[in-house]
Amino acid sequence: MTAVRALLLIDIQNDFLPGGALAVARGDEVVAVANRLAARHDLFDVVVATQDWHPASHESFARQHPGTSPGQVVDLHGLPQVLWPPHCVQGSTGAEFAPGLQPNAIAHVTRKGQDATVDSYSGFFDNGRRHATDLESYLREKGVTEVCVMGLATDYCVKWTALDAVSLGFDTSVVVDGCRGVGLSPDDIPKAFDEMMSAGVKLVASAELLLTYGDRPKRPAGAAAAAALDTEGPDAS
Ligand code: VGL
Ligand code: ZN
Repeated sequence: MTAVRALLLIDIQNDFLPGGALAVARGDEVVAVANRLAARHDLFDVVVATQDWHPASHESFARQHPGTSPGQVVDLHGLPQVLWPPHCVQGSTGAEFAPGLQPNAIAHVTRKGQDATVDSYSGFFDNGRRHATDLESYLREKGVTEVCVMGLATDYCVKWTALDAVSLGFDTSVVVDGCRGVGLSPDDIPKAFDEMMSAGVKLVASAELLLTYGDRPKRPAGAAAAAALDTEGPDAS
């Protein structure tokens, strides 16, 4: 059986870039990595992007809880919730993809975080795992067996997406140099990588991926490949 591989680009949105509402240090540096990988159709059968997409009154926003400030942890309907500045509000400039991110290669966008009462770090499920997004069904429909995860932020949405991907049975890698983290506590980012590794997520560098994954047997893809195989049949002279 041949692997079908997806690249998952997590929350590469204006609000997570320097100058954004929830700026991730050097978050802009992942854009070039994303573009380089997404352009490699020989490596990735499908490219999916996730988009944090909150209503203006989302309850992960500190302003919804008078007397609190961003970074504080509260109980939100039974789940621990880090409070954030308002970010990625539906339809806002901050919620748009980074301007440098090449949209051409992106086959599908999964939006998450629309339910005001629960946060949704993972691209697959909300934090209470009560509702699924369309991501798993989209990947299954495409026959995806392997996912490579990268984007923002390492210690939140990248981590939870990768952990859910493993738990759903996808062969899961995280592209380390394609991620940047929030790091509310100094060791949150290394701890996130540790947690992912312990759960069975492979850590890869984009350069390593570009080289080693390039050796995988090519899958017949599209009419041109089918035609090429036909001419190699027993009757070909
Ligand atoms: C994220 C905090 C709040 C992320 C989203 O994309 O990692 N972090 N919303
Ligand atoms: Zn968010």
